[in-house]
Amino acid sequence: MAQAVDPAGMAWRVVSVQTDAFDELAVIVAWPASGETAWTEGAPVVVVLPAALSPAAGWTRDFVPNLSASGGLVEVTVVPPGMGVAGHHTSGDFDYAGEASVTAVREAVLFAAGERTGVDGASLPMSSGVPVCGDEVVIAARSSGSMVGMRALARDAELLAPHVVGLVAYEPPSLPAMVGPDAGALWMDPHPETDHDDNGIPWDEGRNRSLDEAGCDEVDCPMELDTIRWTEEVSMDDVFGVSTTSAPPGVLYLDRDHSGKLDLVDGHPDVDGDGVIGEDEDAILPPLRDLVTRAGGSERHVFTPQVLAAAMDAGVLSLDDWPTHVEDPEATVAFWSTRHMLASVSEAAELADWRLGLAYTEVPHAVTLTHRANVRLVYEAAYERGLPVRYNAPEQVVSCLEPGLASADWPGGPDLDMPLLPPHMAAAAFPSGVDAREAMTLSTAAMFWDAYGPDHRCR
Ligand SMILES: [Ca+2]
Ligand SMILES: [Ca+2]
Ligand SMILES: [Ca+2]
Ligand SMILES: [Ca+2]
Repeated sequence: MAQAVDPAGMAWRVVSVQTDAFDELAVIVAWPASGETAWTEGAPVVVVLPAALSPAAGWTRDFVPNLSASGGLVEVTVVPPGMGVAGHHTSGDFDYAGEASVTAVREAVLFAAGERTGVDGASLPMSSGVPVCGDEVVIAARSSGSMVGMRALARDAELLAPHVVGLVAYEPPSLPAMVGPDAGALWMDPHPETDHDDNGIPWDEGRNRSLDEAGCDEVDCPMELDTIRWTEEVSMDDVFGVSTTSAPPGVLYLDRDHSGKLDLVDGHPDVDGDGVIGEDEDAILPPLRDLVTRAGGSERHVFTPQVLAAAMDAGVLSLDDWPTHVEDPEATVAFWSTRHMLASVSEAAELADWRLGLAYTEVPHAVTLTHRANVRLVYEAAYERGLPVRYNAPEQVVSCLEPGLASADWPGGPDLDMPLLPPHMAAAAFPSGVDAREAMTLSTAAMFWDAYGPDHRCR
């Protein structure tokens, strides 16, 4: 078991876990190379779930640990089915946050908690370069990995509950419209550094102005879909300058200028060039980006159920003449039934005692929701069901572990069990300079503090 050290000070090695659930299950064990741990007895253990819908982005480059060395934590990153790192892999096909991915999470938690060993018989403490305190772990998930974690807590509650302190989710997608992304994505803003609509936010000019963020609830976000149209004159490769893995002809859009066609200039719907996709410019409703499922050898793009139903109601897509590369309505509903946070939160909250932490940064990583409805909705759902919930990390955690980040401008995240109204969400975000890795580390540390008291370095 060779080991490596990343420039930010985390050492790591790959371990194959002994399990009946997979022919081979790989996890990556990482620890602070300095040997500094959060507790005097050793490091708390964190099972890390990478983003679950973008295999190309996550597993074709060299592995980078997901947590910072400053946390004093040991991380066990789950390699999803069909993916590999450093000569090890997890067997099966990549299933885009499907049931095999959930099973891999369950088995990785059991390994991290000492219920499984590696195939060489070595337990986690023997594989890690620092002592670990690992019979209770936090699951920390990035983006779409969060729904796999939430699904595991619902589906496999009986096995996981004794071992899981809670779930920390970095910018989780709460509803299909936030995975899709019907709400808009950062890559749709023609000038993500410039605030062309003067609302104080530079990255949100590509948002879908037909979607009412304030009206989002546990079921859906209200969306004005009367002008929905389908064109086969254009493919997703022709818009936004985004190159997808494969893009057969066909784009769903809102014909908001009522021209009867998709209006683009240089592939972008910002036709008047003012830097904003305005209310009277066409809005593109992309299929799940990067998602190509292969059924019977064909490529299928998956739209959200809400958008697909509107397209059928409007008669622009019909079962009599269904595009071969678009997932059909029944399979679409089945696909989304487990693939968002709110699909599982209720069941997961009922079945076990655990905590929820929600991390988000000043500039989000993917979805364009000005008031972070993707984060707020899952907070409210868990809070209403009696789970302890926290946004980001409080001042004491930040000033001890990352003293450079605490400042008068950002006093730290809100108290435990303190819901926020939409206008206050942005101000509570981790400030600029905190990336996803720092945000996940600090939020995870905060969860261990809430459960067991402060890091020994901070008492
Ligand atoms: Ca902008
Ligand atoms: Ca703006
Ligand atoms: Ca048009
Ligand atoms: Ca415009």
